Amino acid sequence: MAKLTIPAEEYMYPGHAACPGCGAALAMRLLLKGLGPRTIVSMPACCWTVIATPYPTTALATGLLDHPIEATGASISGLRAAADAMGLKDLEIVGFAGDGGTADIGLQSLSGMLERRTDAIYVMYDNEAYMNTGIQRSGSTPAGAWTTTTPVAGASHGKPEPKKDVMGIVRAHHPVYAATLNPSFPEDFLRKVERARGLHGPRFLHVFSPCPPGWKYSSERTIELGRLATDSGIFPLYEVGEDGVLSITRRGGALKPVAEYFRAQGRFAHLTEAEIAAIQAAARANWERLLRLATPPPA
Ligand SMILES: Cc1ncc(C[n+]2csc(CCOP(=O)(O)OP(=O)(O)O)c2C)c(N)n1
Ligand code: SF4
Ligand SMILES: [Mg+2]
Repeated sequence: MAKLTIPAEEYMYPGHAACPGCGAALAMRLLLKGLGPRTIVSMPACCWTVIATPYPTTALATGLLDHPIEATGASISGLRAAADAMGLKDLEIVGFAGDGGTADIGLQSLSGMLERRTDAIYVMYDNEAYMNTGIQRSGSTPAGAWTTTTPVAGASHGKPEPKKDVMGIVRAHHPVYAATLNPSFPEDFLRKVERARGLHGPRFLHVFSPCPPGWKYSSERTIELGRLATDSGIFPLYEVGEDGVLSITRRGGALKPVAEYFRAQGRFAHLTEAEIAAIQAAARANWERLLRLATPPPA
């Protein structure tokens, strides 16, 4: 029998309010398997506050704090200060925020937390739009994506601007650990959570989180889409330690064509062959940039 590498313990209850196939729900489930019950999750307004807290219930076996959307970094700094004042040394403090609440509205709070060297883990679950309020574009929405604020009509052909490089912004603060994670690769996901858990200081996890209603695909394809995103170079998996050493954690041979990933989602259905070719070129350039940064350099 194959060795079970994913802990059997569950700290997320069934009966939560996520849509079927929600990548962010799977992300939380895996995260808490890696962190355990002595965890306080601090979350801003986002899909996950709706998933977790249909009053008077909670979907999490851990502590849970809700706060304004811009305040995740400040909130986890305050929680760590309170835990220290109370002598609670074994608590893991985790901010769990969406891409809108991180890349845009909470960016200065995140920067402050990183710069103050807060001993906490900040997780950005990235479903690439403001989903909870009706699929508006965020800084983390990729180029070409349809959202309700980047329509496909007349001269408008989805989001014109590229996705914001949040990992680049975070790395400029030299956290003790930063990594990209994808629930479609659960062993890699858990290993990174466990590595983050073993460290002290500011840690940042960027989690790929497919969203069936927002990305317009059928819910049973979440895992497949996640694999395609990484294996086509759209969402590479890597980690960076305090020394700045960057390691790619999934190489998987030659990159798959991005068209397979894009054609599976209604939000990209309008893209022309030429637009997909341009995205293909950008994905390859980004992958080659990462390979150059990676240590040790590839043979
Ligand atoms: C200052 C502020 N602006 C706007 C809102 C409304 N709001 C609540 S949830 C949400 C969407 C957040 O998007 P994201 O962080 O990407 O999380 P998701 O809903 O996609 O999970 C918005 C805009 C708010 N609560 N506070
Ligand atoms: S809208 Fe998307 S992110 Fe929000 S609960 Fe549904 S699947 Fe998850
Ligand atoms: Mg979002």
